[in-house]
Amino acid sequence: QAQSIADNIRLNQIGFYPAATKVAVVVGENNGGKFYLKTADGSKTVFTGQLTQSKPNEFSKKPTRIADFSGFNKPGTYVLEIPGVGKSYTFSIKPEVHKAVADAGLKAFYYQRMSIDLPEKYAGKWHRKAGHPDSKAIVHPSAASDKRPTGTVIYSTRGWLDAGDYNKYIVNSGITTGTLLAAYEDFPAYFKTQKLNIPESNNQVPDVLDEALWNLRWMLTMQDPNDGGVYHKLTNPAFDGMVMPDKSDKPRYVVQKGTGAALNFAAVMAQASRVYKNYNKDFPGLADSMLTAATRAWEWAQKNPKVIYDQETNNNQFEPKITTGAYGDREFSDEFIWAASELYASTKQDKYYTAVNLFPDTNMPLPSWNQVRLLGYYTLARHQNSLTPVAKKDLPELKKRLVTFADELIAGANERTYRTVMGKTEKDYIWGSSSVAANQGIALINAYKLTNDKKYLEGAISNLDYLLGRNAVGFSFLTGFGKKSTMNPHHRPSVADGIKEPIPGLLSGGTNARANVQDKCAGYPSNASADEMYIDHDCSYASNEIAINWNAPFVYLASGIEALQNK
Ligand code: G3I
Ligand code: 9MR
Repeated sequence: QAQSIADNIRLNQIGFYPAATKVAVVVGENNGGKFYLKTADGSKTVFTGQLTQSKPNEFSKKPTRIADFSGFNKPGTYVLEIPGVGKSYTFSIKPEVHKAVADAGLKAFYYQRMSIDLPEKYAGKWHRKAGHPDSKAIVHPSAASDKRPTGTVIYSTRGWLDAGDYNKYIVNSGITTGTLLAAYEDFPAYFKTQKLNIPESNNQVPDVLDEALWNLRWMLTMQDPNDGGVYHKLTNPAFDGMVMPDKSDKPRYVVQKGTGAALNFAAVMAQASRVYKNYNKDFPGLADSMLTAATRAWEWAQKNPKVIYDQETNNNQFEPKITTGAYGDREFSDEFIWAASELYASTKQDKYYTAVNLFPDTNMPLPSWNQVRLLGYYTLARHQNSLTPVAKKDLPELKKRLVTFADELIAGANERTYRTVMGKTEKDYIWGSSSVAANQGIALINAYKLTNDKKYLEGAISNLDYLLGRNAVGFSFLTGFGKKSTMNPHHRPSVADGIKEPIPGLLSGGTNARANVQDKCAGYPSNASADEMYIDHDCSYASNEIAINWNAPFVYLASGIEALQNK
């Protein structure tokens, strides 16, 4: 049956758990009407329902109708048919429906590995040669010290490509790796059985920890052993062209040390030390070295609490000028909270806990590369049963904040145009908005773990539905998954490899209200509302790049939901 698919029917293009809420959204005015859930071949109607009108949100003002078929729960492959509109993408109702996307989201980190060949055995048709050995990274004048003057070379191999570009940035690596380790800490049983077909898949260590180690080992090289400080990034002076990794061979530099880098590093190394301690026989001495590294970076930050990486100022003083991603945070109270929380959770030494003010104000900033306070809160909540008295007394306040924050996120979600937690206000649609949806989902899963109240889990699933297609542009933002998914991400290997399909499992940054003014690519829809500013074009780094700090919360969200699916 060659019937075309109605792009106006928006739904999670992968599918639904049997017992979950199941919603599709029909864009466009047309009061009421019926919808039909049919077997994939269209031969049999298995469920009939009434469409309901939604309330347009204040920024898009677009009306939608909602098809809710939560009442149907028989596993199988189905389509929705809506008279006057057409039929939807084919989707599944089944247990483990998001297992493949969760796996792919993590496998994507393997494809981001630097300094190593990706053979066909693991990388399939996207196999490629190693690039960026980084065995001789040059100390940039902004990073010069007595012991390591300008031009000193350091061995700084491994790590993941940050995003669509080929540089390695400590603050972004830190939150990314921290989020993957948090996923493991929260759902260890789930990750212990996962097999991703990476080179280490046959060892005794969960693949997520083997993969994270590829980056952690690089991060360790970014600490100056002479003083414990951490370089902000390892980078080319300027972004490369759209070439394969092995064709990107310009000199690379480590730049100035900074407080943000030191604290990010301290946080994730402290966290990693407690996680890898359980694998001491696989990695003898690793956990201890990580904790020592974390402590030294923390001490450096105590002595240097306000060292900003200010790329513009540096460029007025030093050559070569550096114009790659700045990740230029200027406020470090949240980094202190995260690092203190991780060091405290790993050592149970009160001195870390009391070194910071855990509640400097009532804000609950959603995690991003420059807002890491909640990463510390999640960790303290996760370790609530082993806190010392000084931290235990703050626990009720901590839990209250986490749950209140989740309540604010879900408030009104069922009245929203796309029935998702994502999209409460147009402020959700920033550069990398897909990670906003995923990080909101993580906040909700944390609230679920604290309360056992299913409404939080449902809210988290609504944002996974958002990412996989139930959104204002109708895209699944995960490459390789969904009939209408991101095909042309701003991702150098995907562009340069000559293969039509992008590397799979990468999360596009997604809709960004200001993308058209930020990257100035041609083709953005005119008069787009905040939730519609997206183009699937590799020119569009402001709406269609991929990044490790967006993939990691996706992995947490999809894996956490898989782990909790029978709750
Ligand atoms: O902080 C302001 C906020 O006060 C304001 O309300 C808001 C309104 O748009 O803007 C906020 O600043 C934004 C900032 O991110 C913090 O969220 C900027 O507009 C926005 O341009 C900036 O985008 C960052 C982008 O680099 C450009 O610097 C993204 O977060 C960041 O993910 C992205 O990271 C790049 C790396 O530099 C290089 N590698 C690829 C990576 C992904 O695109
Ligand atoms: O490829 C770069 C991407 O990773 C960054 O997120 C983005 C913003 O910093 O910049 C991209 O590089 C562009 C550069 O800024 C301007 N010239 C075109 C580059 C893309 O090909």
